[in-house]
Amino acid sequence: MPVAATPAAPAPTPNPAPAFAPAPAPVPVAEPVAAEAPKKASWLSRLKQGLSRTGQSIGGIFIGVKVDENLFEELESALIMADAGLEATEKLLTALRARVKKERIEDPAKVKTALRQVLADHLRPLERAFDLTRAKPLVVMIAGVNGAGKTTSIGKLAHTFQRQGASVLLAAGDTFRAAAREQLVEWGSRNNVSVIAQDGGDPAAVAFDSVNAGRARGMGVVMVDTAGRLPTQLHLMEELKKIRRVIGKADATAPHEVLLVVDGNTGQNALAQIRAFDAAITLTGLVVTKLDGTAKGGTLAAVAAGSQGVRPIPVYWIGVGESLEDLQPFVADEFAAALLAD
Ligand SMILES: Nc1nc2c(ncn2[C@@H]2O[C@H](COP(=O)(O)OP(=O)(O)O)[C@@H](O)[C@H]2O)c(=O)[nH]1
Ligand SMILES: [Mg+2]
Repeated sequence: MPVAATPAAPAPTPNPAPAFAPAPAPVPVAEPVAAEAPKKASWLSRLKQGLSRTGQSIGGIFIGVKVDENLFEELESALIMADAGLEATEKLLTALRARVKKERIEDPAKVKTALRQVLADHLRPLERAFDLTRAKPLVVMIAGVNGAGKTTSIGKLAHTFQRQGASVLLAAGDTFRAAAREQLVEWGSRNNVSVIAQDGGDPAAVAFDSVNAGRARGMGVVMVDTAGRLPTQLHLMEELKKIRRVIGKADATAPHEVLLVVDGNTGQNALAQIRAFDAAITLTGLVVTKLDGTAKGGTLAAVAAGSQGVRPIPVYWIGVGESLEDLQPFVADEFAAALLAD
């Protein structure tokens, strides 16, 4: 089989380089515990700032109003403008109306609290902890459209996984552009992890070699980057299927996770992306990026409602900025609170 026979030869260099970049032992980053609280506050507030740009700021609707039909109508249009979609909007409002009636809520601030709880309950099925230890190496394939934040998220995840004690190997499966490879190598060196790359070549071969190398080196996680592609580019979707298949030839249980990275600004089109990538490569999770600057935070409510035929795929992480720490686990309660911030 040609793929298996392809060696992971790096670009010829003046020095007879080893087959792979040297693998320095991951340096455990000790973070003072006290630093966690302000850090959390800062990304939460960025998430709030971003999400509160949502149309007319859902949280702002509750100020100086009476609890009447008008309020529900305002909420309905605000949720739709935030890209929550019709199904989720209807479901949320039905639940909210029932609660307001049952509990005889007359204070708009209490309606807001009730909506926050209803929304958190609605989003909770998407909340799932990422299990790093269920395979060794855990093979994670990452896909998405161009510019969604795949490579950046891989860099952030390498940081996160190392902090959790796992050794990480990256595979530069975006072989179309030299710049893409370099970007991943840069993230690799920032995190002190090695990157398996090939000059040009077949992304499936890079993925195959990486899984084998990950096993040979006893790595905890192998993350496979891929080139961005649109669901309408059918030959590229076929290529993605091939990458997935070939990973399975290196390890029959892999890939253990197949993640779609979605730009949080995408709005309703995110649903079409999720559906198409899921049909091609059977996703196991989502990473939703750029929530620090979006007005379309309601999209996750649409995913949870299974709008447009999407499966409610777990959201492992959300991206709230460009630095290494700006990838956070998705927590339904926090997200609902941020979405309803004033
Ligand atoms: N503000 C912000 N920018 C992000 C986030 N995630 C990624 N980006 C930026 O989005 C751009 C595209 O990211 P990249 O990882 O290259 O996308 P890829 O084509 O999917 O690999 C870069 O400028 C990133 O810094 C995020 O959570 N917040
Ligand atoms: Mg990339």
